[in-house]
Amino acid sequence: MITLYDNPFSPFARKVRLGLRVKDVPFASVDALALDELARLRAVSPRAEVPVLDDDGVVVVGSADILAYLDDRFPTPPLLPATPALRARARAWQRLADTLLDAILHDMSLWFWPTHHRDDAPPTALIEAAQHDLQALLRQLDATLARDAGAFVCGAEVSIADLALFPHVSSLKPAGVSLDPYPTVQRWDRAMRALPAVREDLSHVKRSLVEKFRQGPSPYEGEKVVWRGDRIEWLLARGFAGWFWEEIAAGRAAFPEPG
Ligand SMILES: N[C@@H](CCC(=O)N[C@@H](CS)C(=O)NCC(=O)O)C(=O)O
Repeated sequence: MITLYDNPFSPFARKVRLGLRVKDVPFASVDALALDELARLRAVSPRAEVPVLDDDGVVVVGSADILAYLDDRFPTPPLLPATPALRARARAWQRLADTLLDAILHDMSLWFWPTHHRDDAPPTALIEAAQHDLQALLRQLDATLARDAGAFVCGAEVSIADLALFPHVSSLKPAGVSLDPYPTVQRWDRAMRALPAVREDLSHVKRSLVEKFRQGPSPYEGEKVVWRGDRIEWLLARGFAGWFWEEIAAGRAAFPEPG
């Protein structure tokens, strides 16, 4: 029996859910970032981050490791392409999605995701820097997709690259970034949205928005933001160290337990 320590809005948990659905693997999902499930999450992962996968006692932490585990455990269909060059490309895009794309979207979205309770305004320059960096990434993705005829990032089949990218790309519209200037990314987005696994993911997110936020208090920590590596790096690299120290001084920042 597989249990996924999950969260409907986490791009990393969504990536793993997509992988499980593509492989048609049944699983039970726990919304592990809900405050009343956090103790259970900490018991399997001291950093208290989702996703974590528990396959009958085999515990795997982190979305990239989980997808690699799923490929070993359920080889069909594979989530890595066949050739070494395309495998390298798939891993590179997964890394870019997990590090840079996630960091930019996370840092700019604190003011419009319902999971956070903020009544201040974002620094204007932060939103501008984020939109600028997102456009650069989209140009790069457009060029990669335009190079080959396949519908997906590494050819005709879905790979870890597509699964890692899609949850972020599907959050660009609320971040004020349109796909209109990137016709090849738009074509890829349409191909992704036609997959049953993606349709299920999008309707899960939509349903969860209603369930978690429209009825009673939010089930999540909303006052403090949990900060880690790449998300802090992007802030510092773009000149927002001062803003970040103010967040720490105001008691609005938290950090994962090392371990
Ligand atoms: N490198 C990890 C990152 C996981 C991660 O950052 N998860 C976030 C949600 S997107 C989390 O659980 N944060 C803890 C929290 O928000 O309390 C992975 O690939 O799975």
